[in-house]
Amino acid sequence: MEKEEIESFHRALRDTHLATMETLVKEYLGKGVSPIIILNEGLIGGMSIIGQEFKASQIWVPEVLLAARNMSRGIEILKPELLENKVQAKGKFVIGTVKGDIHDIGKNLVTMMMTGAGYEVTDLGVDVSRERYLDAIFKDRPDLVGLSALLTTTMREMKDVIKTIHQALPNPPKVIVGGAPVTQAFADEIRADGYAEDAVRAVEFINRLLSKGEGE
Ligand code: B1M
Repeated sequence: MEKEEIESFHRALRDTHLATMETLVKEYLGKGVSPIIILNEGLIGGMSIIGQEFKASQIWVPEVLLAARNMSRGIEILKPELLENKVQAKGKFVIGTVKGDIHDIGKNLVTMMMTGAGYEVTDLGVDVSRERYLDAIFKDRPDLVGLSALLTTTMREMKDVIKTIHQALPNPPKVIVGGAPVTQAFADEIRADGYAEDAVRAVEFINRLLSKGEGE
């Protein structure tokens, strides 16, 4: 997408009228632009400008909340397109944003993509404690657990969630981590089984991880 096009998504994220985002996303779908491009370049590109403005104190939490609302609506419109090739259940996945963190747009994207890829997903929501992850693991017996964190303060919590899971279960499910401040090096440090930069890569990685497990 051209710079001005990303800017138009940024403007729609700042607009108090939800219809502005709805119209824009539909217009791009109507032009035949791939939903993945609309998501990754338009919506996520626009949201990263919001992040820079927030960091520079040019906008405040209410504007960021407005952007989050508009972004979620944009994703909702894209959802049927992104889930077009839904396939049969491949495995169970439990996901949540870790304790102390209420960011959920990225987690919701991972949930959506994993559902679309054929996994049975339990979404625990945000601010999820170690105990709640454990309860869900005992109840659902997932093949995989996903941890999301958007803050440099809450990403540390991931280490303790993994430690808790490893201590409680002799055969723990694989744990995959992600979120803006998370890196492969951090994932290795906290003994996660995997890291993915975005929702599409998360699905690709998990597919590879589980098919490797089957072959063992
Ligand atoms: Co927050 N916030 N925020 N915020 N916010 C950030 C994260 C920040 C970087 C902004 C900034 O300063 N530039 C900054 C963190 C700084 C830091 O820790 N280094 C920040 C801050 C400081 C805060 C507060 C502390 C502000 C305050 O109150 N003073 C506060 C914290 C609240 C809390 O959690 N306890 C706060 C609050 C909020 C809102 C509630 C207003 C709102 C969230 C609304 C919501 O989620 N429903 C919000 C938002 C929207 C943002 C920014 C602007 C956008 C986040 C977003 O949704 N991005 C963000 C700046 C930024 O990231 N550029 C910011 C779009 C989304 C698709 O990307 O979530 O990264 P993301 O997900 C990506 C990948 O990371 C990955 O896949 C997705 C792409 O496909 N991914 C995974 C995510 N989870 C994954 C899991 C996986 C795999 C991949 O496997 C399991």
